[in-house]
Amino acid sequence: EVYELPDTAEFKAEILERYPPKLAKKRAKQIIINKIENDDDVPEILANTRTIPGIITMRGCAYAGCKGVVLGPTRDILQITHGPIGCGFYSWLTRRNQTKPTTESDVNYMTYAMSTDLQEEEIIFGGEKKLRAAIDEAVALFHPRAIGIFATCPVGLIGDDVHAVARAMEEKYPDINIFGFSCEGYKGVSQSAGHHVANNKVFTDVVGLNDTFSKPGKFKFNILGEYNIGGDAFEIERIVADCGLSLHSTFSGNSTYDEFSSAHTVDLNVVMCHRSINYLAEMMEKKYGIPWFKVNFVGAEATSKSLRKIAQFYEDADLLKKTEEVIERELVEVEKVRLDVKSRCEGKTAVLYVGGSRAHHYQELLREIGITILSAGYEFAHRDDYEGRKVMPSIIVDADSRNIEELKVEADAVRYKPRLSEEKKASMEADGFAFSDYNGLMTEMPESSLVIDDCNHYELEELLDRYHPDLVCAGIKEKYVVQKRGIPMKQLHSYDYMGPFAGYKGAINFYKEIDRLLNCSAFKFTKAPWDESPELSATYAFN
Ligand code: CFN
Ligand code: HCA
Repeated sequence: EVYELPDTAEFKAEILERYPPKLAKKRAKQIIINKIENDDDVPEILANTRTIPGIITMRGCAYAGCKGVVLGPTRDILQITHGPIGCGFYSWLTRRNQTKPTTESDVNYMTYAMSTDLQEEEIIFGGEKKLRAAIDEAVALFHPRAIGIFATCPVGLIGDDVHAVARAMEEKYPDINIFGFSCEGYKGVSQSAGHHVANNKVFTDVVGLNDTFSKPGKFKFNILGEYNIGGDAFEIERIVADCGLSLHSTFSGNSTYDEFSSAHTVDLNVVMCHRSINYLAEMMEKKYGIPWFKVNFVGAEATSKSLRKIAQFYEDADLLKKTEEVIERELVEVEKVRLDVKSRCEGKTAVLYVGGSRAHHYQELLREIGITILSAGYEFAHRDDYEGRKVMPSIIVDADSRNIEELKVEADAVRYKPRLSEEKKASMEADGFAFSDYNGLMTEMPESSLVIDDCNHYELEELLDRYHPDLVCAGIKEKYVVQKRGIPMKQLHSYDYMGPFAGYKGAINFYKEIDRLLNCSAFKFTKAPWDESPELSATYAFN
């Protein structure tokens, strides 16, 4: 069933009309009325461009993407934020990345927020001395195996060289791997630049250092782009273990330095959040010959499909059989809850504006309980995440995806033999195994639904007034504006302190939560303060 949103063209025109001409011209290319010509042929969207200053964007910064997102969930790389205290503090576990040390003696630095806490004096006279002192202090207290240093905006502005400090301190402490990230918040246009910086450094300075660390099991693989928010990775770990797979390292949910440094020893990489980690997957394929493909563990159907695909990759009869048994076993409870919840949620509508992959992944879960998506968009994804296959092949040579580090990879590529020969890969593809199955968000959204890149608060509020969706999925900055209007709001970043939402148990948790939200009468009694007394909005704005 395809739900066509009425008068989208009129709505878009009204939004644009109120913008200054230059901004209207730009937003016109970022607010797209979805049209699916053939299977994959969707309209072009403008993405990954600078946000207009002054618009209330939902985006974050490069430091958040590097430190908070990609490295943050790693348990035993000691992480020092070089900057004023706020950056370190507000990226400290707010994302709800969980970890579970396996033994009493396992190191876990995630419970600490470490920062050089730069003051005015260092901003004026330089902060490298303080950074060296912070590393000395960290070594004296913890003697970690690895230290990551993360640059914040002022560090780039005053010219502190985190890489030079890392090299000097590594000479002083030769048994510790010390590396810096040039992830100043202003780099690029969003979190996305920080993902890239993180991928490069993890690849050049960590992956490939350890050939001996291994885990038991036959079918070794890594999951890239799964960050264990609300325990998602725990649920995925449970399922893949039951299937008989050997998960070596997750990048980076519930992960360790040993797992990262030996991650090149596996047969396969699967990629969950393509946006944040495609660079690492590409580079590992090039240097170590490890094939990769995309998976999605959000949604029961998507989870089954992903498990089957991983099992098929190994072409092992026992593995395939066990995987089918796990799917069958898990779906009993999932289907029971799903059908019950669907009976109360069917026909409701939702909008989603989230990050760089969840606005797509979570549509599956919502559709499973009969909810229609009226509008969706990413905060910082690139065109491939929207348009999928259509633009995917060109992305690899996109200027943003190539870098000096990658050139080093090419030079080094001869060291490793590919896990699959070109012929084997081609024959698997001929048999229908899709290594490059890149679905984009637009290909899976209803005709004439609204796809909005880098949606801002003005557009969101206009959209709510016009289309009255039953549910909004976004982040903390959006939450209270939406709830005060009497519309249920679900955070798809932090999960509102719940989870997991991935895998089978996660699907059950999510169905039940959406059922509770959509069928809770309390929201109907809510009236926004600015609706009752419009003059208040001005008071709030100026006080
Ligand atoms: S956990 Fe991931 S799934 S990594 Fe990325 S693009 Fe963020 S922190 Mo918030 S929830 Fe979000 Fe994605 Fe990948 Fe999270 S949709 S915005 S940078 N994201
Ligand atoms: C980030 C992290 C974030 C923010 C979430 C939100 C997260 O972008 O720095 O805005 O609610 O998932 O914690 O995306």
